[in-house]
Amino acid sequence: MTVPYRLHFAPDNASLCIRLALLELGLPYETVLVDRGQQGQRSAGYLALNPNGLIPTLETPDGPIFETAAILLWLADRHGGLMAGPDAPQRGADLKWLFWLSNTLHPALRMLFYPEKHDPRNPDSLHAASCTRITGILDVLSAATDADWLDRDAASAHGCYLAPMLRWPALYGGTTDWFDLTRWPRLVDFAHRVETRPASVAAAQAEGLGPTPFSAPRAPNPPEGSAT
Ligand SMILES: N[C@@H](CCC(=O)N[C@@H](CS)C(=O)NCC(=O)O)C(=O)O
Repeated sequence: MTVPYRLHFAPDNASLCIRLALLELGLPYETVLVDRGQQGQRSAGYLALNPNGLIPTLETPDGPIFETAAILLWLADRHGGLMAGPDAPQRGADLKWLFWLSNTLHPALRMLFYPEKHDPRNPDSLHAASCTRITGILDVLSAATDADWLDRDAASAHGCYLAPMLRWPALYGGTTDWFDLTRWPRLVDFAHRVETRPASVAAAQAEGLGPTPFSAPRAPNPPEGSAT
């Protein structure tokens, strides 16, 4: 690698969270397109880096890292910024919400997008249940009094993770008319703040996401690869 980091990505996939973090931290990186149209995430070469066959993977000088939250936490710890450090009073709240994004919101979205993988016999009912569940999950986040990162101007690991996850339900997973971000004015404000950051503008350009990728998303038009 000529640069320290190599991001295996597909446009508008969870790799977008990592691209945002790399850009926020000003870190040099190169990208490798995982061609989802060809099931590139299941190729032998990719499985050697990430045996789960999921995007993203970040190659680092310490070896490949998979899992979006793990990569974000590792980058924050290694380079400083994006999260409260180990001894800061805010650390507990930051960890809590990062794990919540990873263990609660992200899996609920996966059930929405891939209901047939989670319940092959009743994918339609899982899809419907997922809409209700995601709405409730975002109700919880929107009401949280200790999720300071939602309201701050500064970049955060959480912001890099959440912003794409507010975009996807408006675009993917069958019917999308159930999802209306304006139900959560605090999240709309968050989306506006994130998408005007230079890192978001650069990421949106790299992946063809348009001018309002998080507050008013539209279908991507990526310069390379396909989002699905
Ligand atoms: N828990 C994983 C989930 C990643 C994930 O869901 N990636 C999606 C793209 S956004 C993927 O690889 N989908 C392809 C598949 O499920 O085969 C993480 O956080 O990295």
